Amino acid sequence: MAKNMLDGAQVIVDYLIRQKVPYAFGLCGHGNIQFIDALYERAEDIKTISVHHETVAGFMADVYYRVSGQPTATFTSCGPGSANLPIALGNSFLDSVPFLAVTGNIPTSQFNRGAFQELYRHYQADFPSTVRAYCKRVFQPTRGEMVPLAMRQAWKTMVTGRPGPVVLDVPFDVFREAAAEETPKPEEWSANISCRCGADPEGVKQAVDMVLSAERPVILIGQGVKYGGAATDLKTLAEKLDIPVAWSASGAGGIDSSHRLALGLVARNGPYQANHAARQADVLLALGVRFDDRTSSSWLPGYSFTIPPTKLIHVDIDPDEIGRNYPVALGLMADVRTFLRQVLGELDARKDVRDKAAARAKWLDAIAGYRTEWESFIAPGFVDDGSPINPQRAAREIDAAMPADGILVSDIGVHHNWLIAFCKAKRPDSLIGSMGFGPMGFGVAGALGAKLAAPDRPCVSVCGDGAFFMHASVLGTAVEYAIPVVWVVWNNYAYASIRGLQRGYLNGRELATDFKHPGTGAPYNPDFAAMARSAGIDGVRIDRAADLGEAVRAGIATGRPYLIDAQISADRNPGGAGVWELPGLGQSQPAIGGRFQPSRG
Ligand SMILES: Cc1ncc(C[n+]2csc(CCOP(=O)(O)OP(=O)(O)O)c2C)c(N)n1
Ligand SMILES: [Mg+2]
Repeated sequence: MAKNMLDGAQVIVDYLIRQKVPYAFGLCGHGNIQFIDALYERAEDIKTISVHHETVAGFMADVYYRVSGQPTATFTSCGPGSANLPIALGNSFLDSVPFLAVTGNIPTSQFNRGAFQELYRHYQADFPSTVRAYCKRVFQPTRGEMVPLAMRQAWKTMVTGRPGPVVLDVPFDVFREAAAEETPKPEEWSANISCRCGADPEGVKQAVDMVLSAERPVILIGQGVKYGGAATDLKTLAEKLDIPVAWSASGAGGIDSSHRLALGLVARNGPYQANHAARQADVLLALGVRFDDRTSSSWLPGYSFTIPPTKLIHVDIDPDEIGRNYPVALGLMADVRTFLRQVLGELDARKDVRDKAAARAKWLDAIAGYRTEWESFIAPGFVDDGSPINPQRAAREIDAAMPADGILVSDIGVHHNWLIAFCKAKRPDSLIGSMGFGPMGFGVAGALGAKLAAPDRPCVSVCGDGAFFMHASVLGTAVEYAIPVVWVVWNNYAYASIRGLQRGYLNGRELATDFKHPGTGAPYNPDFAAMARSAGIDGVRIDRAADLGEAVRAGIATGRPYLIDAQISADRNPGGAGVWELPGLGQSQPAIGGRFQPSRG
């Protein structure tokens, strides 16, 4: 067909290229073959990665951004193809990660006729209702000429303010309808928009006053620090004032874990020094955190936080997160990096900054004592040589085998709880996990996105046996596109995190949480190493802790995809100084320390 104008699909692809999108991840269907055809035309400028499950495409796009800061796109067909995507959208939405999902829909001429794969019983071509709760915004152009506007608005919505995934839902005919002589120019519509807004200048002064007069200050960092590119300014501030820094799981790596001021994870399974300092703080400076239940010991006072009497300064780009779960002494809507720079500027104008830093010595001494208690509490787990492998030791062996620039992408499950407690993240992207939606498969597939984003850095996925089996199709994708990631399958023959809940809360009434052979009742799983080999990938099975680190190093060294089936015990859960409550079932007990009771007055 001769074309003298760009059609809808061409405009979308052209705009992606103008936005320097290097990859489109997706899966075909009749609803998107015309979009794929537009990708075909521009194959030199944008690479197409075809996966074996749409969710995988979304997870790859998600982690690609977490590593590179560059949003990418997915493409899925109408009906079931796109209905496989909401899990990935929800994951990115709750963790504030942008990607553009181009979903196909049925032809506009067939709206409301119940054509093949149309969701029509409530409203015509109703994919937007399916994903409404799962993404930042849905655009559905219904004529070719509407595509340029929808495309540039979709991109802008995705990347501005609090970022998040956006869906561009395109009916079949609209892909091929004439859309525009020219694609919109990013430099006119989104490239020159800054959302690095600062805080109210009066609020900055107030924050500085509060922090300088605090006796037991703690900084708590979340994802806003990592993705906001604020790690360097955070370190400068912490060092300048000698304030210890704790993190939510999403903030891990926002400061090097081995920094003298790094406290660790605040959570049920967080170390004593992090929880005990955070819950005793007189001023808590929270930067880009949400205070979800897992960070906050289910908001039960005295375990992770005691707000009030702790005075909370909460800084976030999204005012919806401020005052959601805790009362604020000072709430400031701002980009975290800009806020930190404002604070550093304000400190330059103050005279008494060094004296105040000296006054922190007593607080830091007390924290050093908590740290020593914690370290002797956890020491036995690191020398356990038992088989299957002690999970605490497994987390430490894997972490120690990661090179300084390595990227570990975790899946969801008990292994994630061990990893966030015991990995020592060095950089903002050393340890990547999903904290909001928590879909199984995130780490299985996400590691592929990490490797494409950082081809020179070793990328390791640590994933549960349950999740790996759910998304084992990634083996094929790694081979087809020569993506050398290492999977460490944390094999405990169970949906162990959930079985742990049955054991902890339901008197061990276990059902539907472990994998057993019907004949013998013995633990059952496929032979994952053999599965990998069947896909053309080297695979090994490891059942001794002492061999695990070496296996990870060897896997990385091959420079090819690699799988390690690690036999790991599920008999214990990572304990820490916090708790977690399942309303109606009760709450866990801290493994160390108790509930902090602030003294009155
Ligand atoms: C798609 C999806 N289904 C179900 C769950 C609920 N869930 C959370 S963790 C978990 C168990 C995961 O098992 P596995 O992957 O083996 O990890 P383990 O807990 O054993 O480390 C389940 C079923 C989920 N988070 N995501
Ligand atoms: Mg498991």
